Amino acid sequence: MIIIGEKINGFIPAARKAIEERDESYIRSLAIEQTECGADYLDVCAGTSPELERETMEWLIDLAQDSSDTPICIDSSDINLIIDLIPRAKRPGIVNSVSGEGNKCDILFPKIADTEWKIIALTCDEKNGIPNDPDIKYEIAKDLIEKARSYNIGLDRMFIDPLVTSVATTSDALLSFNAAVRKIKKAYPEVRITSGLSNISYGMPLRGIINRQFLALAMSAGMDSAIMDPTSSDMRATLYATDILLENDRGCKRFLKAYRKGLIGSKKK
Ligand code: THG
Repeated sequence: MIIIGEKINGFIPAARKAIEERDESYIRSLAIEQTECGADYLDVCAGTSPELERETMEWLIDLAQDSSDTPICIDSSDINLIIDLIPRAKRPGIVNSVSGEGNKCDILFPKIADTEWKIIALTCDEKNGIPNDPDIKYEIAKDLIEKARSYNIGLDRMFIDPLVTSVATTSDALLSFNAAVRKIKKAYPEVRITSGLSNISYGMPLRGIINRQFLALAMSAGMDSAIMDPTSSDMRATLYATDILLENDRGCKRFLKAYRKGLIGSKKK
């Protein structure tokens, strides 16, 4: 599993406060803690008004990179801002995100074709909005992947996010998501599948348990990345346990190591 740590995000109240107060030590602690907990990338999202987004992203990216060697995942709906921020990164990371909307792909893909940057592509477009139908999710994914291919972007650099919706409003949200994951993985085995874990439980009580079961069930369908809170011991335990059951952790090595280090099963968090 490729873990994208979600915590440097101005939509989270504590991070928003730190951003407003320019509290460097809090943002640094988010970068360090998520790295220690196994994040492969650090998502960086300003969560501000568009006028403040550029300056905020620059501040967050500089701090994240000064505090850890973990590559960043630049999270913004403004593709031109993302492109401007790429040279600020010390090492190649992930662009989060493009979609079938507008000409985002045609703007981004030529700019990063010759780099090692990876891309998260969302299965939504103007015609379908955010579809629940797995066949439509697949068709949009296929167009995005073929477009990347046409720009000579290796498919191993593509992360498809099949945009899970909330089970509170869409009873088959998980089943549709998993059907799309299976179809995409069957046609394009090198492509990775990622997702935010919390969309599934929007509007429900006990969100944590729903999010964790979503992680396990989506992994069993082939999801191989998640935008998640790696500092949550419960979430990590679910991830490592699921990897044992799916034979992704031979000899249970990673699970046992995490257990011995107190990274899972401890009462800390
Ligand atoms: N897909 C893509 N990018 C995304 C999302 C997605 N970026 C933003 C978002 N969704 C993922 N990021 C977050 C960040 C924080 C929270 C949810 C999604 C959040 N955090 C709580 C906190 O930190 O207080 C709770 C964390 C927990 O208990 O697990 O709510 O879908 N491509």
